[in-house]
Amino acid sequence: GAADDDRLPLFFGFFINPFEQEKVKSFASNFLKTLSTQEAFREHSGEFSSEKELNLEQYFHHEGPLHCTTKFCDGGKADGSGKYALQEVVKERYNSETKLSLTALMVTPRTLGTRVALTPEQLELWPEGGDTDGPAASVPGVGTLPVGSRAHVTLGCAMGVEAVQTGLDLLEAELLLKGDQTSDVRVELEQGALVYLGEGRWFLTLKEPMVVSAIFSGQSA
Ligand code: 2AM
Repeated sequence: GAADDDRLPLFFGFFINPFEQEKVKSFASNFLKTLSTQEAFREHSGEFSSEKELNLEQYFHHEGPLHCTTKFCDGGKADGSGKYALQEVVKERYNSETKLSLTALMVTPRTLGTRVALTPEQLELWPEGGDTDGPAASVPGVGTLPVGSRAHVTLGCAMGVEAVQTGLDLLEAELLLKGDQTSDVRVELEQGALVYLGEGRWFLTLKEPMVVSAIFSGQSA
């Protein structure tokens, strides 16, 4: 596997089974449809775009396989990537199957993504500093969140936004959810409780987590 090669992948992560990707995508697009019809959302749609008719499904773009990044290596340029790839657990689990539990959907003016609740076993593949590394270092209070809080699947980004933003938006959302500033706007939907976190940020905690099968692997640039 890539873990044994000299060159490191762009990133390691859990890649959702291609057949199950459709399940996740259609769940998300149904959610965007529902969200668009909510009075509470419409009142705040100006936080996404100044256009009168906001189409959320066209607002977000995504290419490539759906996955939950564990370690961003940047071909070895990222700190600690060689050390990560050499771990026994990474080599042993490379190309093995696991079940990912998606427990929430998040929409912000920048990104659309799911939270991933990693199991203790999956957390063994979560790198040191996985929550706080790189641009996440500048999220205030990030060190107070439980390990693995950044784990997510990017489902879409607004024009000109990089996927790395989804994890940062998720950390920020979790800090707001944990804080005292409980949102006044809370809507009970069939899928779960939707809360507004201000500045165009919406968070849906699923009643039932969505469980999908995935392969731990690496992807080259
Ligand atoms: P993502 O995990 O939110 O999807 C290739 O760019 C992959 O690595 C993408 O999946 C991207 O975001 C993730 N990525 C890019 N830069 C990153 C960084 N600095 N830290 C962590 N993940 C990063």
